[in-house]
Amino acid sequence: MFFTDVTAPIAYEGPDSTNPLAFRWYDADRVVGSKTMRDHLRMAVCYWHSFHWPGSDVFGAGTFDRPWLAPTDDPMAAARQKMDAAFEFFGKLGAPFYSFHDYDMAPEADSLAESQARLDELADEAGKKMEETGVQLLWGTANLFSHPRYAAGAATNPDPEVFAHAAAQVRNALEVTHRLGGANYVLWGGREGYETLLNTDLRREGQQLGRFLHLVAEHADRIGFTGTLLLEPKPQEPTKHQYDHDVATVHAFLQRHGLDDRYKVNIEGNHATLSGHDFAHEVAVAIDAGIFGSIDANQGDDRLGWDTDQFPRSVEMMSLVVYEILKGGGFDTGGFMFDTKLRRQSLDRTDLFHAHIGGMDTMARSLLVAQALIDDETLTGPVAERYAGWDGELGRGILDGTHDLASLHGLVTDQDLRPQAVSGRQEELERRVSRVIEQAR
Ligand code: XLS
Ligand code: NI
Ligand code: NI
Repeated sequence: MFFTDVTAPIAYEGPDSTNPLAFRWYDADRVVGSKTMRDHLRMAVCYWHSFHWPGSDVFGAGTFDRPWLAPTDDPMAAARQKMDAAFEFFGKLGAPFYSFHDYDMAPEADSLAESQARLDELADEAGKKMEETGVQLLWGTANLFSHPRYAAGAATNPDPEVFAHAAAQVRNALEVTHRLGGANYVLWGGREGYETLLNTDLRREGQQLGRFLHLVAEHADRIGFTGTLLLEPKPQEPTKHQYDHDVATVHAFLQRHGLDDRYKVNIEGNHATLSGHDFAHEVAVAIDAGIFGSIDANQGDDRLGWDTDQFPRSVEMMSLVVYEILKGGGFDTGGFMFDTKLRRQSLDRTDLFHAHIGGMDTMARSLLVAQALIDDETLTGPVAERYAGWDGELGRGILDGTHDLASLHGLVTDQDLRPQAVSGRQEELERRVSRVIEQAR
């Protein structure tokens, strides 16, 4: 047992509870709209930030109290301990899903064959623990960015041997994800980008990436993987310019390479804001394009230009995200995955509980707000009213081709049309949303 401060599963105690180790909002079995909170939110804990990362940063070593990360001659024994800790945590927290990278579950070895053997062995262990605890896999992925071989990219590397290595690694990670019943497989373009055009052939690198994604999709079909393949947009970091910049860029890339019916997106909050967009904007763009998949639930810092991966705390921001998702019909295979890390000074193992309970409560409360926005039709009326002209004769005539420039010119001059600007009512609508946030229970 590693989390000895938490002796029983975290319970729901309601909004008035002062118990820091209880949920105030996440009540898994409570039905909201058509589904339980558990089934709406499909929340997942991530293996890497929570169990594999020691609290190091570019200026200093790990700070966290994580006995399973202590230096050792037996990396497999340590990996088993890490897995014990992870599943103990998942069970006590009560999140229904988790996610992992190949090499945060199984330590990478000298050769790919040995790395694969390690991953297979640990994935079997994970399978047993999943059966025991009922925790399921939201998604698996391959780490194609830590090893020095990937410094110049994986699929977009100038060296085809690196491409081959990345392909072999993804084959293994995809098969393991499939064996564990993963609902999705994620490809975040870790180092698929560039530092300078002086040494970069953009066109080639794009073709390589397109080819890589075709190979992955073909293999997924071959092994019968029925989960969703997801790309995760990010504008920069670690490379100066990441190719999968934002949702619209990824969508254009998928269309250009004939991949738009095979891939969807995994949208991360902090990546959205780094790309200069509101989180809800990225979700809305993906839903409109038919490529919405899953969410990495985190938030950044207003004044820091990097991926701080903080646990979600803003109910206002998340409510608007959940609102877009509910309007779009909710998650299919996706969910809210906490791609989140503690601050480096949050040393104690119990801090992991405080962080996740807080994140889950933020999402649960946001769900209540979003459902209330839908039930009360807080925004639907004003939006419909704003566009009402497009349902009238002129609007329909423009869209269905009845009109051309000349006929519109005739209309404006003959009728002396002088359209008047009307209020967008933004502040009034913000007040309406605030009221729902204040009252949703
Ligand atoms: C990094 C990404 C990463 C992916 C998984 O910024 O968010 O954590 O989600 O490789
Ligand atoms: Ni990130
Ligand atoms: Ni992420």
